[in-house]
Amino acid sequence: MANLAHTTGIETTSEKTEADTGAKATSATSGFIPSLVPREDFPILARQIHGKPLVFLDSTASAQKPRQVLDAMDAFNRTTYANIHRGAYTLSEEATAAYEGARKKVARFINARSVREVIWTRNTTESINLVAHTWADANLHPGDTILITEMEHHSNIVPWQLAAARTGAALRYVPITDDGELDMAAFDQLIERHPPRLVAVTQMSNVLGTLPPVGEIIAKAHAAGALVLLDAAQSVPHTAVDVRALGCDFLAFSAHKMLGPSGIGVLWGRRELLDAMPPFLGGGDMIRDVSLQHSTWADLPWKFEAGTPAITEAVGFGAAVDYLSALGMANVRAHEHALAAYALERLAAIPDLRIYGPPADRRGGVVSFTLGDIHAHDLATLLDREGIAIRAGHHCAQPLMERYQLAATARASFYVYTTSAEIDALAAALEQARSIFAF
Ligand code: C6P
Repeated sequence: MANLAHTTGIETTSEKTEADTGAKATSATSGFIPSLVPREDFPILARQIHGKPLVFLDSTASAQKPRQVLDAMDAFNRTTYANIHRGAYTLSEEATAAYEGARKKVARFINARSVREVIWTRNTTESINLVAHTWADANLHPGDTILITEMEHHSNIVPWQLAAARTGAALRYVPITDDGELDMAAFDQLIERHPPRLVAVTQMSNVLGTLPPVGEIIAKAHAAGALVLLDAAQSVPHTAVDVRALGCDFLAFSAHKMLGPSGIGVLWGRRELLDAMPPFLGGGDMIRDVSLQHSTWADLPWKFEAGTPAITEAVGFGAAVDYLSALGMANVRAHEHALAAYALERLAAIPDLRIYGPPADRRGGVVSFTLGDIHAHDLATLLDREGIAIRAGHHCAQPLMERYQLAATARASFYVYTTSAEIDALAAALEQARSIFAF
């Protein structure tokens, strides 16, 4: 456990957090696992779908929002909204303070050295594209290597394919083992044979739930002279992430996966790297001076923030960070670990059901599976009739699906409001689907 915690940068369950949450991470059979939060905080969870209570098991795609986030955004829109960094009037000054205050909350949440290292973007995808354009175009040349892995989301593949095509750099992939882990022996060989300029890797697979050993990856990549970008879309929402302790160079994540609104995300980067990078998009707010001949750039973080941003969404993001901070990220991780262990045990008991990915101790709160030869989309449709929302498809990770020769999987994912009763409902509906297809 200690070793895993060290190498993944993901906190594992401690006795204290189990006691704090009441969640039993070590045994899936030890009884009911309650929600970590008051379910009434999440108004959408009171909905009925096809006459059944909503069982929302797709938080990996987008999490639901508590009223604390909804209220903060509503109150801001009703009382404080104005464009930011523009007006010398009270409303604009207040809006600017709220917007920049949210940035401070996010900086604290990931333990950034400076608030200037937190760049607002639209989402994880835009954050990675920002680096793949500005840093890559300025630093990569023919013969250089970008190293990523076969378990990446398309957002951490396609921008590097485009950057490789523009710069002449080679894009290489760390393979995955049959049980859904990164092949670290292959990683070592690749690093030695083709020392990369950049390693870009997910901190948690959105399909398999795998937690790659990012601590080890960062240490080895740095020793080989490479920078490391972590796709933290699935880690920052679910566990304590401390950029200084991790020692990574760039980190990308989205608010909508961590109880906040869609339309806003973060690129965190080490200040000296961000300072040296050229701007991404040009326009208002990112400049210091503009003349007909040329322009100069604003200081960090605004150099990378052209145009009117997602102002209300930043306020909502700040409220989401407050909510998660009050819960304690170690408690969030412990809760999801307990749910993952419970789900693995519950689903493994269903005949013909195949689960992909590592055991609970080495995964987050995500379970991908197939049931006999029922197509994942049919399964999702059947479950929807029972009020159960899961995702089906390739999950924007086609190379990973190809690795396992799969067209699609069904995927259930858990968050702070999930209970073991919802996993029981999933298991019962899957048993029912199995009897409908009668194999
Ligand atoms: N995964 C899922 O259902 P955006 O869309 O930019 O906020 O996040 C992209 C992204 C990047 N990396 C990982 C590991 C992700 O899981 C995601 C989003 C969702 O799995 C939507 S496809």
